[in-house]
Amino acid sequence: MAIKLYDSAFSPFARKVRMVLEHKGLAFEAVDGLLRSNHAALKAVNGRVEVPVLTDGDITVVNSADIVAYLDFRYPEKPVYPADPAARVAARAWERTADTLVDAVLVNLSYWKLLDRDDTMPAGLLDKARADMAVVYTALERSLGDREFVCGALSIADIALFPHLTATRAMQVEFAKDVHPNLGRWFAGMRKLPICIDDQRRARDYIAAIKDHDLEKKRIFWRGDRIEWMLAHGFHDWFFKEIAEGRVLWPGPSVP
Ligand SMILES: N[C@@H](CCC(=O)N[C@@H](CS)C(=O)NCC(=O)O)C(=O)O
Repeated sequence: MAIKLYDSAFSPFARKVRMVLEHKGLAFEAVDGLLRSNHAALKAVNGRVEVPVLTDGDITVVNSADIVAYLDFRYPEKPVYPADPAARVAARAWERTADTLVDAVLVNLSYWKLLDRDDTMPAGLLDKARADMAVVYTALERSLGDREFVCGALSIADIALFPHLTATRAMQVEFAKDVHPNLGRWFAGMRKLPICIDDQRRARDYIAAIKDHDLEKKRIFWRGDRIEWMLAHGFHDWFFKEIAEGRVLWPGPSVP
């Protein structure tokens, strides 16, 4: 039973799954699913044509939170979901916040940093992003208190948040260590974990060579939470212009 991960060092969701695999010490083969040359292979396992996808023998799992839940159930050594019911609910809630809100804020900022675009960021977008990240930082500071990890022991909360938080400086929405000292201490500690050191190296190397990767850099792949964030913050004119001018890609239908 060999595990295969359709991955991308560019995707916080794939990074989360890869860190869980490494935390559990599971052997796996990684394939860069976002290379245009691998799109057909990715589409064959996930109709949405999104990474991550995990295959384990003849089992296929899509969607990062489902993949992590599968891994914790199938390979229970070194769990990432806490056994304590309250901590488990909190860890899952932080994973969901990372996947839905934090991802939307950071990815929606990243288009003007990483893609080939002729326009500049819509006025006000960076301020709205900073305001939402401040809400996240305040809640994280409170959740952490003086603990080492967000839910006590290392859990999916830390692993889901980490890849996103590594991008906050480049996206100009970084937290201030003097305002959020617990968060500063947590982030410094996370960066020293072997799974995080390996993750940062892969992400850094990938971004440094981004021009060489055969990726889609003109059209943006849109889905639910990222669209919601744009519309909820008043950037519908910009978004509809993107559609009208053909700079969008949509997920395909996905059925089990
Ligand atoms: N809900 C999905 C979201 C995955 C997702 O958004 N994947 C993005 C990369 S971050 C993707 O594969 N996009 C397709 C593309 O960019 O072509 C999950 O949790 O796995």
